[in-house]
Amino acid sequence: MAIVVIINVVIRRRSTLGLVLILVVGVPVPVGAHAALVKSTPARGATVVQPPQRVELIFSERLEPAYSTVAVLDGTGQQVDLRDAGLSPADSRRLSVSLPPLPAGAYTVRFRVLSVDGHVVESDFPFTVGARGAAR
Ligand SMILES: [Cu+2]
Repeated sequence: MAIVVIINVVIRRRSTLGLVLILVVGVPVPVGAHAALVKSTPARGATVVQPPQRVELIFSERLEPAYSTVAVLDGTGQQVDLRDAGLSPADSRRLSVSLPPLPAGAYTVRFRVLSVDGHVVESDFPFTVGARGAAR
């Protein structure tokens, strides 16, 4: 919010894009204010033998429900989740989506969330469903 105010002031006074860019880069952003991914099920990079029924992400901050979503993609980039991504009614730091029975393979969890402080965080991580019996 402070950054936006500073930029508006600079634009009104000078209209100098370069100065604005320097200010944006130079203004310290409070670390930890964004919604960082704290924990997930499955975990980042995990190989699970039992296909998960859902993917759940837990963030450090509350999320805006209308602008926070998660998808699960298979190895070809096809979305395989049940397209019911949403925040937990009990805890708006928890975002989850349901899955059909997944075959063995590599998957990517891709999320884009807006924390209540107004910052968008976008990232992805992999997990693998191992072939039944192969990991034993
Ligand atoms: Cu933030």
